[in-house]
Order: sequence, then structure tokens, then C-alpha cells
Amino acid sequence: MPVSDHVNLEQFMEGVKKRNPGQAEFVQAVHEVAQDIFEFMADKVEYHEAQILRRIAEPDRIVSFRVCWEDDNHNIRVQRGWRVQNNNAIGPYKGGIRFHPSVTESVLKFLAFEQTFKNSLTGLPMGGGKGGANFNPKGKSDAEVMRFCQSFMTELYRHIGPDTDVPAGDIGVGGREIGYMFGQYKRITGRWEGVLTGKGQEYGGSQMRPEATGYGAVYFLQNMLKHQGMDVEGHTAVISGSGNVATHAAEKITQLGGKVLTLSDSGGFIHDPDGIDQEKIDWVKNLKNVKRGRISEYADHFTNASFHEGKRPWDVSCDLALPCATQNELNEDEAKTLVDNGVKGVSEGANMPTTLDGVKVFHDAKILYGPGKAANAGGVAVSGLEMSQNSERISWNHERLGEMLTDLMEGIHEKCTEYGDQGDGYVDYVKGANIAGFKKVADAMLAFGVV
Ligand code: NDP
Ligand code: 2IT
Repeated sequence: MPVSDHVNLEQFMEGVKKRNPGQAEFVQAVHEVAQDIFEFMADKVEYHEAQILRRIAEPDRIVSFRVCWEDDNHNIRVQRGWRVQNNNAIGPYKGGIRFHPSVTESVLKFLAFEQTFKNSLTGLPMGGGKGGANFNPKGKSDAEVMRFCQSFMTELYRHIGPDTDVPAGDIGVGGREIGYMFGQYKRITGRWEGVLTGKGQEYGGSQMRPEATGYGAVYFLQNMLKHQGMDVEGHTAVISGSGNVATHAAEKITQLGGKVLTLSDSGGFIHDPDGIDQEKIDWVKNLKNVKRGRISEYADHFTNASFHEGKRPWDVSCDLALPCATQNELNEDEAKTLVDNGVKGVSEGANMPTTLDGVKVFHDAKILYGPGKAANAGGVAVSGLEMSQNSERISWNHERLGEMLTDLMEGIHEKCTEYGDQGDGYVDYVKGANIAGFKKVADAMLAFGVV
């Protein structure tokens, strides 16, 4: 059949919308990828005939389950948990677990879909998956979080394993939660195996994993800037979020001689015109990870800073912007404001933080724009290294892992430029990431036939 007889992008997206009613985030993620892949596939009959994109956009399976737990007042609470196993063509399903009240099947499907391309881009043998629950860890005691994590793992354990599916952290899931879940997996199965990444250093965790996503997002930005003869040094940066990714992105920007002006959480953002240096970043890490406090407290402690309740930081004038909180946190108007204020580069620590209209603004203005699936791939890449270390029963040191992360991010940047170079010196990193990520998975799927 000639390629022209196959469905076009519009028909394809109509089908995706029809099959996934009410799943706006998933449809958005598929649309962003499909735009580039349809163009790439225009003269490639084999991908059309094998319905490759249609198959990648249909998760291999979705497991959903009830998670019951008892709070400290002896109330019985019921949450919903999921694991979306999107695609394992090139390796075991791999991707984080998110605990947040906003978690829905649509959100996890979009994340598992994105993860498939991201993991492919790293060059490591990992398929794509994502899981989570509509549980809100905020305000819960350690004991409540432990009981929830144990109950969640009691359901999840039968669907995962070091060669089948290897979860990790994401929003609301950090070292504490991974510890509780790993402990429960080990208790149920009686096996110590690398079934989760992001583990503590004492029990098989990779030394670089906590820093990897934030550092990697800055390395990706550095690579984009370098490609245009620029650098991070001497530039101001606006960062959203104040969790794992945001604080480590801030740390790396600062180490490279940049000045971080903002951090945020769901309550608002803080603006520190003096710059958020390492000492202040350490204070924020302690606030968030130990005291489990709110970013507004920063402005009470560092009195030159201001807190902007209910606001996002994108109207603070800056050279560099790093959205590191959540999906759709930067819209068309905010993208225009950043461009009007002279932003030079945007690197996404978060997954799909910029809306499709916002991305268009960056592209039209020819701003360096690194999409999450490329820019934040450092986290899962170091997770891949943690899997290797666990399989080989070895442990690489911080320095060695740091070098590997730097190389991996450079490799991802290279792959993006290979497919995204527009010929006029501008690189469309979205297109580059989508095509490079797709090609490896698609070719593996072609090799398997119809399965
Ligand atoms: P954390 O839970 O450590 O931090 C999340 C941060 O984002 C918090 O400051 C949180 O504020 C804020 N946030 C969450 N939801 C919202 C919301 N709806 N509106 C405004 N702010 C919000 O998570 P991570 O730092 O790990 O994850 C941040 C982003 O990075 C996510 O998009 C995640 O998918 C992505 N990512 C994470 C990786 C990792 O290795 N951890 C790897 C690759 C991507 P509050 O405390 O108020 O909720
Ligand atoms: O979105 C992501 O890449 C993650 N949350 C990390 C996944 C992982 O398996 O380390």
C-alpha cells in the first residue's frame, strides 16, 4: 500500500482522542510526538504498515489496584494505585512512581509514553513505564507514609522485577518512600534484587542518583548553549519547583557560575535577587526533605527575598529558565513573557511542563528549548547505571558516575541535533528527541513481528 493511503496525522489523532476519552494529558503527549513522527515516516512504508506509532501509543498493559491503609487516627483510607507498562521493546519497563492527589490514569499514561522515548534516547536498554497513586504525602507522619508504601507494594510487587519492570521515584516519592517500598518488596519475596532504583547508598543505591536529573538538565542546557557559543556562567536562571529536580538544578547552575533567582512549590514562588547560593540551597533541601516545610518559609528566613503567593515565577526576567515542578506549568502567555524578557535557553527538568502552545512560542522565537524527554533523562540514565551496578554487584564512585552522566547527556544532545538540525543553525530539540527516541524502539518492534 502506498504511504499516502495510510491515515494522516489528523486522522491518527482523532483515533487517539476517541480511544482515550477524558485523558487530555495523554492525548497532548501523543500529539507532540506524532507531529514529528508523521513527518519522519512520510517515506517509510514499513513503520506505517506495522502500525508502530499506533502500537507505542497503546500501553502494553495498565494495572490498577486499591490501596488501603490506616492513618494515625485509626481511620481506614482508600487510594487508587496504578502501574502503566507502556513498552518493553528495548528493555524492562522503567520509570518512576508518583504520589500526588492529581495522579490519574491519564497522567500516568502520558508519563509512561514519554518515558519510552526518553529511555530510548539514553542509549541504555530500558523500556518505558510509570506508576503512582492519588495519595498526598503532605502532612502525613512517617508512620502513615510507611503504611501506605507497604500497602502499595503489597499490590505492586507481583507486577515488577529486575528483568520485568523497575520503578523509581518521581513527585512525592524520594529516598524515604523508596526505602519503605524496597523493604516491603524484600519482605514479601525474600529476595534482595535491584527491583527499584533511587535506593539509599547503604543498600545498592547509585551515589549520583539523587543529583542526576537536576544536574543532567543543566548539562543538557550547557550543551545547547555551547552549540551556539554560549555558557551558563554569568547568566541568571529562573527555576520552578523546590523538590529533588529543582534543588539539584539550582546547585549545578550555581556551581557553573550562574545565579538562581527563584524556586517555587504549589503555594507560590520565592524571588531572591541576591541569588540562591549553595548555603541557601542546602537550607531548602533541609526544609523540604527533613522539615517537610513550604517554600514560603524561605522569605521569612532570608529577608531580602519575597514570596509571591499562588504565582508562578515566569515573569521574573532571566537568561535561563528551568521548569522543574510539574506538567503544564508554563503556558503560552508565560512563554511569551519569558521571550519578551530575553530568555536564551529553556531546559525542562519536569515532564511536559510547557503546554503545546508554549512550545510553539519558543520555537517561533528560535529560543534554545530542551524538552523534558531529552533534558531530564539524566535521572533515568543514572537509574540504568544503578541497575547495572546491582546486576554486577559492584559500586561505582561519585566521580566515575559524574563522568558517565556528563557523557550520557552529551550523547543525548548529539542524538537530538542529528535529527533536529534545521539547517539554518537552529536545532529543533523536540523533533530531534522524538525521532531519535522513536527510531530505536520502532526498529526493535519491527524485528519482533506482530506481538
Ligand atoms: P518532588 O516531589 O521532589 O518535587 C516536586 C516539586 O514540584 C515540589 O516543589 C512541588 O511542590 C512542586 N509541584 C508538584 N506538583 C505541583 C503542582 N501541581 N503545581 C505546582 N507545583 C507543584 O519531585 P521531583 O523533583 O522528583 O519531580 C519534579 C518534576 O521532575 C516532575 O515533573 C517529575 O516527573 C520530573 N522528573 C523527575 C525525575 C526524578 O528523578 N525525580 C526524573 C525526571 C523527571 P509541593 O511541595 O507544593 O507539592
Ligand atoms: O520521569 C523520570 O524519568 C523519572 N521519574 C525517573 C525514572 C527512573 O526510573 O529513574
